[in-house]
Amino acid sequence: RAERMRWWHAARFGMFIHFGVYSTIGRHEWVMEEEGIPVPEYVQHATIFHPYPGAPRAWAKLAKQAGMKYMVMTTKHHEGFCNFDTKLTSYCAPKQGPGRDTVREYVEAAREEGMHVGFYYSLMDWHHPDGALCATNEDSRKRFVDYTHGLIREILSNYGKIDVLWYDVDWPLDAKGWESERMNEMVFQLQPEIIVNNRNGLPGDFSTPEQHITAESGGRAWESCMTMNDSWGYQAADDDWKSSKTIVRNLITCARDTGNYLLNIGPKADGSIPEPSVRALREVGEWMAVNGHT
Ligand code: FUL
Repeated sequence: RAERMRWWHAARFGMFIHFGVYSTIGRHEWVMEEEGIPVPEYVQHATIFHPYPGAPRAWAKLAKQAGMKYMVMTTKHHEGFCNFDTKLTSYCAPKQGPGRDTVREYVEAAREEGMHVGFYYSLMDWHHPDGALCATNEDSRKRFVDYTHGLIREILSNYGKIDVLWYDVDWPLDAKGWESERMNEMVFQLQPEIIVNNRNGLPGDFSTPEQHITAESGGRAWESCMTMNDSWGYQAADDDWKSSKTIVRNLITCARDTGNYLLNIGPKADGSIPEPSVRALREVGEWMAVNGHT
């Protein structure tokens, strides 16, 4: 484990990217659930999801400029939309609005800028019919576990070496229900050097304090993930932006306590990054150029 995690500890600073159909709506990545939008209505938004070709290049360039060393992009958030090509559902980027595999674009862009590549994957799924039923119906659970393991197999098979798998929200099952031991075994079989987090019901390699900085004891690895305003997905009305000074201070606190800082951008549906985050990250980059160690 120590060997596998060496680059990650040295990296300290990464970019989180929340990008999905919710980006077209611009009212938080939980909008489907929070506003009770029914599936047939929600999926319409996928048809107008048109990131400009190569948008992830700008994300990766900005990450590098800011002094970040790795990136973690949402391959599938709670809404269930797959940003990658898959044989298991047609609710995916190549077959809907974008018309191409945006995860592939991201992976290529990240590598071009020398970033380590991470995938966020939400176990919770509001689109798949078994996503909620799996809690109470065994046939449905089996189907949904097959689907989930199948999607994870695809993302870890089709894009070369992947450095981080960032699971999220294990509702409504638990480690036993998700068959998480078997899930992680598959993950390490496909990607022997990957690092996994603790959000599939198992401890994994690192803890994930969210929106706060809380060090782990006993040498356990941790990464604090944080938004730059108050939402992960693009939210037009949210202008509660952190200053570059606050971001630098947070990064120092994480580094001091031997943790990592995973700072989020929520690009607009066309893939462009909201101007206040660009500005703040450039300023962070100026500080890093003088004070960061590479
Ligand atoms: C949370 C999710 O519910 C949020 O939407 C976001 O992805 C965050 C990083 O994790 O638990």
